Amino acid sequence: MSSPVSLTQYLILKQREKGLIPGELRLLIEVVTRACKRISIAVSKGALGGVLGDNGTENIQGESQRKLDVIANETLLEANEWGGHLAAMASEEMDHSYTIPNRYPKGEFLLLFDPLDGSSNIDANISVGTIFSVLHLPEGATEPREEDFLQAGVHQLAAGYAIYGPSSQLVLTVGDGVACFTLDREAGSWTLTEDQLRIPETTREYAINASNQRHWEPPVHRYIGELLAGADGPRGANFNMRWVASMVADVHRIMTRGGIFMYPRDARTPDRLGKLRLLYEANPMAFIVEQAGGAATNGHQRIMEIEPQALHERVAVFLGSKEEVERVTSYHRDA
Ligand code: P6P
Repeated sequence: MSSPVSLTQYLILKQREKGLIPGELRLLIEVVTRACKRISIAVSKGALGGVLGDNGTENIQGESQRKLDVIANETLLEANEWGGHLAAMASEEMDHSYTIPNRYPKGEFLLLFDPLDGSSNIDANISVGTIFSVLHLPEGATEPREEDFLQAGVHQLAAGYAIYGPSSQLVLTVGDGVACFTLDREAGSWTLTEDQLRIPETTREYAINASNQRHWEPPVHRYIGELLAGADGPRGANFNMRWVASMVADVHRIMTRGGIFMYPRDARTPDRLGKLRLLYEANPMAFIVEQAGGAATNGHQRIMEIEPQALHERVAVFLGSKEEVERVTSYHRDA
């Protein structure tokens, strides 16, 4: 039996044989995924680790922070600030971007992350995860500025998520397909368990928070209404629904068996284009989904082509099996 392939071997292959990634990017991904191992350990301790419950603080989103939100954020900051491969970092849990302190060397990359997505579920022992995205510092930039992060998703060099569930898994793309690694807790390494993941183009499963139905826009009402009509309706088929309310868990299900994930904008907050954040949730997930043959739009255009205007900008999200995303997007265009 051939020996298992580690994350490092996978990345060296991309670097050495395909010239796809520079050594510095490989090192960055290794540092980030090592931090994800530490977050996995903290999450898995649960009540025994004294890490559950509220931190008693709020983030810029106005959301109460869980203790594990802060722990995960600090773990990623501490792991990445000294290595010399980053110029700056941005996080859902921090109001502004974090420039690498002058006592450390600065590198050419920018790292963005949601350190613990779905953390409202953590006290119920439901899967949560870390989402990250890597951009290049704009050419000629010496001192990183917050606006340097405002790059469309097509400029991402790498994106990934770790899901802390029954097993901890890492799903990663560097632009050459999508690979999935499972955490071998005995060896302490991310081990390749699936390569070139593909999302089926068709599906009979959808994910949306149906309690928001009265707030949806007409194209979403039309699309969901057709799914609910089932075999006797215009789609001529019955559909199933899942909603974990942890984006990483819902997206990972889609990566493993197809489906469509939707978080539309709604009338509750007309000034907001959606709930999920563009730079460190929608863009990395869109990169991964597209690399696996899926699609990701905001109902009108590719998520990865949106030109960001603000660090914590929100966006509507329709992603997953290509045929369904194209259908619901066409309904928006028809409207
Ligand atoms: P709702 C978690 O808070 C999150 O940002 C995503 O992980 C998840 O998909 C969504 O919000 C759930 O939102 O409104 O259903 O609780």
